[in-house]
Amino acid sequence: MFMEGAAADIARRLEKDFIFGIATSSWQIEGNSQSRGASIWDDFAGLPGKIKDGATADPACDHINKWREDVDLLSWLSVDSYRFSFSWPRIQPGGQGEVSKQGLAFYDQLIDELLERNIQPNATIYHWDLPSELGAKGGWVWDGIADTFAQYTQILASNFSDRISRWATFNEPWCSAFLGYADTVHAPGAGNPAQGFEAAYRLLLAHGRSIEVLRSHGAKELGIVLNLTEVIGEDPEIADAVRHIDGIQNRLWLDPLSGRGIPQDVIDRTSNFVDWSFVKPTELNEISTPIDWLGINYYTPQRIGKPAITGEGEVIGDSNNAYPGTPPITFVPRMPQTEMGWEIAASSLKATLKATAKSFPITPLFITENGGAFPDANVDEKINDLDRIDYFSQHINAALDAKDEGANLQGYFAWSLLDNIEWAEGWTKRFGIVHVDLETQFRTPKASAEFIRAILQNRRKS
Ligand code: GCO
Repeated sequence: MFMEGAAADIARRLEKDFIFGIATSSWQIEGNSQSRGASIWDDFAGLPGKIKDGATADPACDHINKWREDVDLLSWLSVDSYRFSFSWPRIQPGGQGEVSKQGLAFYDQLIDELLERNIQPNATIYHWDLPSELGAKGGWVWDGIADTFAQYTQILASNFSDRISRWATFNEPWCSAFLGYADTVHAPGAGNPAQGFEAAYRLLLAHGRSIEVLRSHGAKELGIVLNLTEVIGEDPEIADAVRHIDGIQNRLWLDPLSGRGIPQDVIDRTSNFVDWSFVKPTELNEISTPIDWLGINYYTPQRIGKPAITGEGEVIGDSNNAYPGTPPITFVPRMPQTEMGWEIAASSLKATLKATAKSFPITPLFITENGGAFPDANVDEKINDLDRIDYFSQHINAALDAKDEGANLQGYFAWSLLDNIEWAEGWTKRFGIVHVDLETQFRTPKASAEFIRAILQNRRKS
């Protein structure tokens, strides 16, 4: 059968110590928001029209109550590792000062149970749910945010550093900075192009300071998760735009992290609207403090073409945009696409891994998210999500091809364990390998969950 053959082929390629896991994030699954402080995503979800179907943090997947069942699922899948994120407003409502014992106790139990089941906890410190009170101070453009983040890290490090296998400071800071501050589609929805760059810088600085705190507490395997991708230009005339988008998506993060500073071409192309005086040479040293691994969340390439003559399509380069300063272009994803309208191109995952391995040599790489939203038609009461299986199969193989060709890839995490709140898309887009019924909270593994389980149960033992 198609599925078993494909699963067996992948299983044969997985080395014994290759880490195979699955990922989630706090705001997308936890629910039970009254038992924690508020976050900028709660505020954003409360604004009319910001989330497509009006979804809010409750009930999400009610993971706060159903976490044992979710760990059972992880154990049934046979994953090596579970990537989750701490909710800052659950640990420390308000973002400063007092710590919530109840919040700490939740993660304590979760981590202990994972270890009990032989599942490595891979924890992300920040996956976008900034406490609202810090948002009110300016959030990621507030000049006290990096130190405040270091203090929050201290709480986590002193409670959990003995039990977390791998730490990531941030998940996709590009989204926080450019979708949240430059553009308006993610919280807080500032729509201020200059702030996108300042937020990016302060996120990087907070990362560097957080790594120092973790290291001083003896925490192991410290890293960061970026959403890197291949930027493909369909026409030589838009070479400048390709370079600028690559600058904002990839090099604005990789260069400072590896000690090369902020890319000069990004500064040059934006200095007419960004006052880069917030960059301090001593802070650049903090940002490039060594890390032990780098995570890449990969979904799709960024394919661009000349500006659409009809004015149709999303033309970027104006003020409220995710890539401020880009000369006019159009996004031209090819078919096939996922339900997000994201082009399916496993070759770009391979290209991204190989390019990152070059730009960030030696550092172990992980794919920390990869997956797709599909319509998930109900066939015979079972969700036979063959399109998702096909997506996983192509992308896992592409990742392993990059490894075979020299990239230091040490693990792969699928996105996501559960159908969950897909940010501004709410519940209209489902990425889970386990279906969640919003009314009953009943969990049903889809065929893709069986596919991943088949890979993991058949993998090599030596
Ligand atoms: C991100 C986040 C996830 C998303 C996933 C699908 O990459 O945006 O890390 O929380 O849900 O990527 O869009």
